[in-house]
Amino acid sequence: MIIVIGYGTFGRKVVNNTKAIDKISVIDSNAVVFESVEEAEFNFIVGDATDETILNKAGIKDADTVIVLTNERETNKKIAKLVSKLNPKAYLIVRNIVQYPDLYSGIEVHKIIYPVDCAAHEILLEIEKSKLRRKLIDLEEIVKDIKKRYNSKTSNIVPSKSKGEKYSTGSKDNNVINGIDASKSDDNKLAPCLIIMHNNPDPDSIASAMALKTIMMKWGVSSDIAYGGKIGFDENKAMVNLLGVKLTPIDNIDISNYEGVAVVDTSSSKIIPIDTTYKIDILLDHHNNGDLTANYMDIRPDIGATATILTEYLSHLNIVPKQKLATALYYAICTDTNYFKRKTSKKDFDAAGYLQDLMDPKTLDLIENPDMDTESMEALARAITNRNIIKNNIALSYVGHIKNRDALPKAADFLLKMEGITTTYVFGISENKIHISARTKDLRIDIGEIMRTAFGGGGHQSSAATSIDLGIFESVSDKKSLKNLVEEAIKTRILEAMGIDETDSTKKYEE
Ligand SMILES: [Mn+2]
Repeated sequence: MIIVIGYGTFGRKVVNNTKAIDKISVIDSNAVVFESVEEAEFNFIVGDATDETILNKAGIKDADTVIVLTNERETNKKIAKLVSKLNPKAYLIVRNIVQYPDLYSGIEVHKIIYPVDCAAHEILLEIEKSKLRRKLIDLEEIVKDIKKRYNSKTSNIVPSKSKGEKYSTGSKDNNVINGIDASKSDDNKLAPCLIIMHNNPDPDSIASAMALKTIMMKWGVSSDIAYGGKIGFDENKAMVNLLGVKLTPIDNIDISNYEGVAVVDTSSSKIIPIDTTYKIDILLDHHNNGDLTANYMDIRPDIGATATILTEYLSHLNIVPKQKLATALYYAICTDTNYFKRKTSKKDFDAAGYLQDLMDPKTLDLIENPDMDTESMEALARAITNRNIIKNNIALSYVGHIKNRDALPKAADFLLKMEGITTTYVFGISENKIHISARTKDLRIDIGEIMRTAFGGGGHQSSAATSIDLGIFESVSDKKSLKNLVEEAIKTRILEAMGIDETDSTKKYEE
């Protein structure tokens, strides 16, 4: 049961909002305020709430919540004191103004409401919304402008059949994505806009590209999604396959066919597959080390994933993402925040919470636990047998020639599960390069820094990867000699960077 004391403008609002939740008793000393209230609406008592008998009449002993809202602050204080004495178990909410922060000191109140502050806070939230609204108006204008440029260009050209086919490599199969039929919203078969992800796209860039494509489609503008490098990791491949998203390698695309370019999840020219002479129209990212600029930029380093920004866009535009898109965005936020263990903002949690109702947990499970290919499995086996344990807790392992480099981080992760092992280095040869993946769970070690010192690579405190040219080793044809040479060279550099004397090493397994 709730007791509300004070039935002025504020009290009336509170009663109207809460009477559906619980039984309410209202006290006010002025009978006039209850004139228009029907008997059945709620129980009301005319009287002075600083009087114990009035509070008892309202059933103070049974109240779960007491809300004190008169506009007399000294009266509120007296009532609060009395209520906390009569029913210390009740949750006591009181009204105050900022000028009197100590008004209730010595009384056990649970929440002090400052009505003016509440309103000011509401306005702040609205300002944020208005900023987003303005941003999205700008984005829509830019997207529609791309389409206009595109239309005026294509209306002058009757596309030859071969040219049409060239265009369609990126867009024809792509008409249906996430249940939205692009051909319906866009009578032009050729996509005006190209969305570019960063090289070796990760789930965040894939999901963000999918969402941006969906938004553009709502505005009647179709787009193709392109990437450089390759789609690595089994999870990313599974994501692309299971969600049926069409991504085109940049090499199969003629950028000059597109009137507009959007870049998602990076703002660095170093990791996009086009050179900086191309004008970028739209740039959406959450990293702060970028050098790219664009007509429209939304770069928010305080946010954990670009997918969060896109989810905010979708929600503001009243586009409810279909299950596949929601699953992609959810997975993107999970992976970019390392399942909320890395830097995660309130907005990331909000977006994930919103998407959780819309995504498909079964699909997500399949993405997260893809079957391991035979090659990775074999590389894993070699990583275990070839392991070289140093100082009882560092594992170095050479896995030889590999086709798929993704086997290395998997093996490095796996070796870390061995009893007593806290740091792992797994390396192998692919395309005339030695690739190295490193992991540590030792907080005193910065593995990224060690890799930088040893090979000029990079990474984070707990995980890093790099590759170096095979160089003179390229001419070594005998596998056994190559193994010994590479192993020795890599080991020496790593131990040097870690400041470990090589005589400490003990080789446990010899092939
Ligand atoms: Mn990202």
